[in-house]
Amino acid sequence: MSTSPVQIPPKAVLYYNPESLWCAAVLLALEEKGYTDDDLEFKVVDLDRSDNFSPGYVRLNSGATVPTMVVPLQSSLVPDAPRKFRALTDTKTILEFLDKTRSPMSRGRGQQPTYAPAPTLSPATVSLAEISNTIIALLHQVPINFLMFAAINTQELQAQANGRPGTLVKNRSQALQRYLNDETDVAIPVIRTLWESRLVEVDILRQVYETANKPDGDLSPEELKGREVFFEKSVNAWLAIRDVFLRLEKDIIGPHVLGDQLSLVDLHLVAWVTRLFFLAGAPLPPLQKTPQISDIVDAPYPGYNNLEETIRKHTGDNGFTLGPKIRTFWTALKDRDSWVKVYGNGLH
Ligand SMILES: N[C@@H](CCC(=O)N[C@@H](CS)C(=O)NCC(=O)O)C(=O)O
Repeated sequence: MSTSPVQIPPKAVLYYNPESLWCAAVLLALEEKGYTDDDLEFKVVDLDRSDNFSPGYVRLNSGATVPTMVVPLQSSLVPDAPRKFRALTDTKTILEFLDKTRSPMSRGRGQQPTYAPAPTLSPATVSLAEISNTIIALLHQVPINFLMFAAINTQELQAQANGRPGTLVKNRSQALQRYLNDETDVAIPVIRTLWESRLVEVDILRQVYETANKPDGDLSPEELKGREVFFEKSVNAWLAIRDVFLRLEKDIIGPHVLGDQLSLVDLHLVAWVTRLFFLAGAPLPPLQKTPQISDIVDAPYPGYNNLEETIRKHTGDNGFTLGPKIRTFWTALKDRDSWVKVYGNGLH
């Protein structure tokens, strides 16, 4: 009797970085939907080493960003069919894929025999989908990743240039130059164009950082102009964040963005807000699992003050406050098991 080899379905692969804001949204979704480590393969992309710009990775994701999820297409399950994969290259698409792929009939969070069915996280109606799409677009449009490098005055600029952002910028510039010099054989023109344009971008920042320790008076007119433009860009980035908070107070239904049910937009938003708390130097909130009781008994999260102060200082809007909708949202989300799993060891 002939035995044909057992066909093992190929797994999806998640390329991610554990400190990345948008990867955190994917990790939250995996947890909320009840995926386990056995369901997919995880590959870390080292952003400090600019591995996201390697030719192999850029072939998967032409924007060189994380996360990327490579998913097998149905035909790969047919015996002897050529293996086909598709790369999902943005957070929204990955979250929608994860939601659809594990239906309410699938196992959700918890362990047998008490596991819950996987919840549906896509909006239930067309009008809720519109609100959700608008907010997701807004969150992704503002230059939140740039804030990691931003500075609005010389003191902040020096702290950035002499700290981790300064090292990252130097490394990235060198890595892109190396790719451009070394990879002439393998690189297809579109990849070279990406490297070239990202090198121009990062070198503008590198030049501003390199002169960070000089007072304004010692700078050449071009250097001074570069510094001023950078400060203005930084203030504008914070103003854009402030405007999103004002808009969210109007759009959030509460307690979650779309009402009582958790949905995908909440996972984008909580990752976004957590990054802002991190940038503002907010502490890790106490990890607890009784939100209703803690709301009444505990003092408000001290991180609200950190973030309000940071936004006031960087925008000049001294009356800025975080509204009740975003506070209620944060209180509900930070106590979920998913949030504790992704951020329990530290905000990022
Ligand atoms: N539109 C993309 C943006 C993702 C993104 O900005 N990822 C950041 C990390 S959170 C990144 O890869 N940055 C590296 C770089 O831009 O070089 C998405 O939605 O996934």
